[in-house]
Amino acid sequence: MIRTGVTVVCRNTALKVTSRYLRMSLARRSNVSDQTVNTSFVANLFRGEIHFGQVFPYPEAADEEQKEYIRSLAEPVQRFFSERYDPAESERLGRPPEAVLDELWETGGYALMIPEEYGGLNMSNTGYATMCSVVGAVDLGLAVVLGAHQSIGWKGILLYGSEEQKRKYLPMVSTGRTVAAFALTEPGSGSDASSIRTRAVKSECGKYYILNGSKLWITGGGIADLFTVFAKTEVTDSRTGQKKDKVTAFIVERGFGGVTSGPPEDKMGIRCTNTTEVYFDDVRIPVENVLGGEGNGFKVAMNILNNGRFGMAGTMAGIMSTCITKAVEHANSRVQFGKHLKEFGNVQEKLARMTTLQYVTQSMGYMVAGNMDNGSKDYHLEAAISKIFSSEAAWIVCDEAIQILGGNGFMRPTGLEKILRDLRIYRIFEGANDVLRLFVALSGIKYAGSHLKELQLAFKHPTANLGLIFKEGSRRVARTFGVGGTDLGSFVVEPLRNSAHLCAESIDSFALAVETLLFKYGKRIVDEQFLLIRLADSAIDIYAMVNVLSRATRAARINLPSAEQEVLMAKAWCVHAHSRVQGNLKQINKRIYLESFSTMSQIAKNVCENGGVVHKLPLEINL
Ligand code: MYA
Repeated sequence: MIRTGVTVVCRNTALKVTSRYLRMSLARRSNVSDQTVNTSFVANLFRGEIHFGQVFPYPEAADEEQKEYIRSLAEPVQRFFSERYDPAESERLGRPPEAVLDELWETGGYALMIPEEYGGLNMSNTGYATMCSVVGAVDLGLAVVLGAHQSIGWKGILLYGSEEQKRKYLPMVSTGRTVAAFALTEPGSGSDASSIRTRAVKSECGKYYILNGSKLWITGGGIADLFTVFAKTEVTDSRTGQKKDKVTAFIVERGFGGVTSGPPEDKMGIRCTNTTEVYFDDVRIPVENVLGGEGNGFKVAMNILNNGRFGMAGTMAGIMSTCITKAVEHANSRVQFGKHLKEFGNVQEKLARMTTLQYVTQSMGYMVAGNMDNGSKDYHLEAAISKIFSSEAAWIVCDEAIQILGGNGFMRPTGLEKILRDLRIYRIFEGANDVLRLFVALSGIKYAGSHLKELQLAFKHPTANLGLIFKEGSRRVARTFGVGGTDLGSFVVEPLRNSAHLCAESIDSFALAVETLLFKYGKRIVDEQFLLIRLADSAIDIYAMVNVLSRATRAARINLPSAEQEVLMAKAWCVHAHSRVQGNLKQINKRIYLESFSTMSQIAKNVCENGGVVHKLPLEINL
């Protein structure tokens, strides 16, 4: 049973646990008036303040020289895989063939973003997204072998390491054939990352820590020789002198002794990856191996994850493109009822949706990576959205490809069956989508809430705050009466004006809905997961709309050969996304839906109490 996700056997209990932590977190956060400027498009969306800087124009994160560098690395890798790699063989072996791994080590495939001085290829985030796509298109298992090493395994050292730590460890993980792993999850701590129990105690001499505990489902756990480990440590608050347990991150070498691994897990997919438990028994860690400072481990863990999530969008865009190619080959060649499949409206709708989902995913991946490359620090929500969206889009695309291929799609040799199995974990690991949705909604609400607090304060001293009050007043009038609201028309090319209008309308309805929820529920909103999930879904759809509008506009303005197709996809996307947003926001407000959420809650309680479905066969016999 996978326990990192919220959608575990008894969804109800898991949601309660998450809710408790999120409630505590919101209560803590609401005491803090967040005055810092946040440039995140999504965070500001919750305030109804639209910061276009991150989204228009579509980021140009690579100049000609960088593009050439990315191409020079990506092309040979793509060729190598198409000529010499068989994903089915890796699955059979339970690991990629040694010759492939050798090649990857030798060509820098394990160190894409490590600076050259430490032995890596010094790729940008945009370059990394491209490599993710190339590898993802071939084998999602191999993507995890490489991704767990670099998206999270050594990423902490790159982001938080001291110069000494970087000099010592980065060459090992880039050219020294040392596999790195990220050890956060524990038997009792999946999505609820701050509840870990692994513990490190400082020695009396103060020179080392003694680490004890165990970690679960660690990718590369049986083959890694270097771990980023998160453990509770006792930390003294420098202001109050009080002692408190806080998470600290450590760089742990297997060679320290006391590090052992369990047998490889028997998994549904990504079977060429090594996943094991890892045990730490009295491991002596030198104090120099604390990563990012004592007590800062939770932020270190979250930021490593934030920093790597866009890679999943790249990976998913790659595999979606593979699925679409297979579906198109079949639609072009298969004749049924006297016609090629591609001539049937039903198949056309599927292909259009699939290719648009791939386009949105790719646009998000490169938007987030591009903003990171351009120096943005406020990308956490966007990175989480790209992870949620891409892993779900890829699932739909693969499933629809199988449907188009019919019986052929179900057969192993077509390759789609393996892709579907491999894809399943992507919605669970690197932050389960359910919890990331709550993260997006609650972080946004926290940000919106701090703004409302500012406003309340402003009303206490109205004469000193006339500007703020007037600005807010006009915005509310605009939102409420649907006039003079957000205008995106000037950001897009002419054929996309109507689509931009749909997006703007969604933005305004969203801001109004957030405000209404905040007034209605206040802090209690953290318990309203039916509503929070719908809010997150609306934010995801709006962010997706903005992405495609921005990218298709760029394509049209620079006359890309694909511009016409990109504009078509953006148009189609905005119509359906707009209608989903309106639907979701309606559900947040209307009594009939709110009642249906209580009904669903009751149904779930009944089934949990009963240990399964409550109803019997409609035959009045007991089976
Ligand atoms: S690795 C394991 C993955 N595990 C997770 O992702 C854990 C998920 N859980 C969480 O993220 C957190 O516990 C949640 C919060 C979100 C539930 N960024 O009180 P809090 C701040 C920045 O809300 P909790 C794996 O799967 C927050 O603002 N800050 O915390 C292998 C607050 O700050 P302040 C954040 O309720 C994958 C403080 O922390 C974030 O306990 C293999 C406390 O917050 C954040 N995100 O939980 C992958 N969250 O106090 C391979 C919270 O200042 C990939 N905070 O207000 C392959 C890809 C392809 C590669 C291809 C290669 C070529």
